[in-house]
Amino acid sequence: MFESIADKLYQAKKIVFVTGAGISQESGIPTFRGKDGLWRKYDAMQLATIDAFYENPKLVWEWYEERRKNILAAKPNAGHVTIADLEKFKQVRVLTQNIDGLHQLAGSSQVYELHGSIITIKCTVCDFKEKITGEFSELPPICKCGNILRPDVVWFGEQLPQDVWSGAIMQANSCNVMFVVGTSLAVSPANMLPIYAKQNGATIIEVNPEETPMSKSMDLSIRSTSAKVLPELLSIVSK
Ligand code: BV8
Ligand code: ZN
Repeated sequence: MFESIADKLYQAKKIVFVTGAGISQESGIPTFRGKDGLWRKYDAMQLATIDAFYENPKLVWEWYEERRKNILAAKPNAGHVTIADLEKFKQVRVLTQNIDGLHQLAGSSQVYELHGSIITIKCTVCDFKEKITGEFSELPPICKCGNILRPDVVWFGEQLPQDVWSGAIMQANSCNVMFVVGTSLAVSPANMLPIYAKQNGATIIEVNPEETPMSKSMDLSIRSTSAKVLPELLSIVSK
């Protein structure tokens, strides 16, 4: 599978993974745009926005609560675990668009959550922000200060957290190898990261059962799933 780039992998000091919803699909979390798409019932492009939230906070919260329940019951799969295990052999950074926390749960220690976290809840007004893993009795949940709480995720039209985004660019610009795993590369600016890596001369590899707009510019594009493919990496880098 990786023969053509085995020596690049072996020599690499820093390996960066850009991951999307596809890497969590084998943990039972539906992707966004796939046939099992999360957004079958709702149009997430409409719901994952500030306007939708202020227009109908209860509906947006019902959608997030449904996702939180599923995510909080999910386990990391072989793809997440392999990326965490690679830290024993290489410098590894994970730049994830996912909000499910599964990379951290699998043991990855350097994770950049580009689009925030569904587990962390923050106030829309005061500086309250906490990891909350329980269910809310009423929706939308209200802060002690009397204002509505929201998931600490980045909605469409919102900026990515500045420190996380600049850190991610720095990692893309300084890696030897970048894996692009389980993302349709439909969302900006996260979809720029493989371009930065390519410009910095890194070897870029894609793992996705479907083609993406960048498949042709990859050094290697593997038409398969992450839980199947990623574990093979360990046998190469642990030699
Ligand atoms: C910003 C958190 C700037 C919330 C998410 C026109 C109008 C309005 C906006 C825009 C526009 N054009 C461009 C924009 C910008 C917009 C954008 O990119 N829109 C797109 C959709 C056109 N971006 C933004 O708004 C961003 N902010 O640009 O701010 C700014 C500047 C100044 C001032 C103010 C603002 C913010 C984007 C973040 C949005 N939040 N999520 C939530 O989750 O509820 S995005 C959401 O999509 C998720 O984070 C998700 O990760 C992300 C990307 O999707 P993918 O992860 O790629 O998932 P997808 O389902 O698409 O693909 C899955 C892939 O996996 C598939 O390819 C499939 O084949 C593959 N797969 C399936 N199974 C497997 C697999 N692969 C491997 N193994 C498997 N088993
Ligand atoms: Zn508050």
